[in-house]
Amino acid sequence: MGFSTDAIHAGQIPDPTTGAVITPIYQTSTYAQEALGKNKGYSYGRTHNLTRAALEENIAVLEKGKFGVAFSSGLAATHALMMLLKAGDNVIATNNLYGGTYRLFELNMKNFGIDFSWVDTSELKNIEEAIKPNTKMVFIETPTNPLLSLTDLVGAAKICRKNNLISVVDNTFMSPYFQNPLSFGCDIVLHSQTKYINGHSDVIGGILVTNEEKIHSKLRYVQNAFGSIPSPFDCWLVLRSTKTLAVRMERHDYNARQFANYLEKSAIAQKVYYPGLVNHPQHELARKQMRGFGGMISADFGTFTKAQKILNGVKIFTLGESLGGVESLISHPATMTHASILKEEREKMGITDSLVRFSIGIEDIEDLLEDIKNALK
Ligand code: P1T
Repeated sequence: MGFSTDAIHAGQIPDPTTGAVITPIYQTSTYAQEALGKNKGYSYGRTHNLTRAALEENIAVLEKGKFGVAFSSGLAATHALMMLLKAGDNVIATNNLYGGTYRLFELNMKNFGIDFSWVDTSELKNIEEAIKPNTKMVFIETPTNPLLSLTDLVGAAKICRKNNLISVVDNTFMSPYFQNPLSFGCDIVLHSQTKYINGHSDVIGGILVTNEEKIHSKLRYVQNAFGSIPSPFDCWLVLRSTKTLAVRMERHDYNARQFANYLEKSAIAQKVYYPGLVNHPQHELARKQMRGFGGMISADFGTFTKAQKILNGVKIFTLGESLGGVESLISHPATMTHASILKEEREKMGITDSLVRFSIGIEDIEDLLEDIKNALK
């Protein structure tokens, strides 16, 4: 089946009572049991919910996986992953990933005895060299937030398989439309559904997808035992959204290519980070493992004053956290999404005070270009 056919049909259960085409919102916390020990397979809302099950199947199919397990946010999904580990385990993680993931690992999970090795996973040898006897997991974000650095997924999956490590890929920036890490041999895909998958800036959600039965049953246990589940209404909203994921992603990608080209050619930025630019250091890898380049662009404007002028001067772009919605957003990673990283560490990676991140929406590109030109006037 093609992507859009799956997006529209996979996991969709027409209502058995009325035949309603759209999966209903099963807004219930519990289920009537026929007799003691006899029920229809549904016992309690945290454990079972049909709207959530429909969403989990839908995203699993889009990610070329067998099992999806949904959570109340991207970070709740990341936290659930940590529950696959125990005190004394080591995780190798991409050094430039979403600031909230860094904060969860470094400021919280460390207190529970889990140790993190931060490496630049864009060089596969760094992953190999970081493996310790107690390493259990490799956590990769590709492209990274906000610097759009890539990791070779075929190579990383091979290293993990050889060393018996669980490979996890945060695929939020690409969405299942542009990249499917499980197809490259990775074990688990993570999404903040808050971003492209939902795409309408009205839901916080997360999901993990895997082909491994053992991992799935552990995650299913964690979902119920820890209870960070999404509401039936949120699941329904995300299901509504995946139907248009393909058309939205095409437009994000089309707009972002033009926007990145403008930033580069006009020389208003000192450095532009976008995998679709031929001078992106991993452009060839992007072409190999991604089917598009996505809607995220970062640019270094040289001085904080210039960055501030753009951040405060735009009118169509909204200054705000988050990304992946139909409306364009602009943000300042150093003081917003990545503020929990020490300034020194941040600057070493390239997250300077003059770096601006753009989430290119699906508005008319001419208007977005005009907006940034006007902001600089
Ligand atoms: O916000 P939440 O749904 O919990 O997702 C966390 C998360 C996980 N992974 C990536 C790559 C992310 O970008 C995020 C959230 N990011 C933002 C809020 C942001 O503005 O970058």
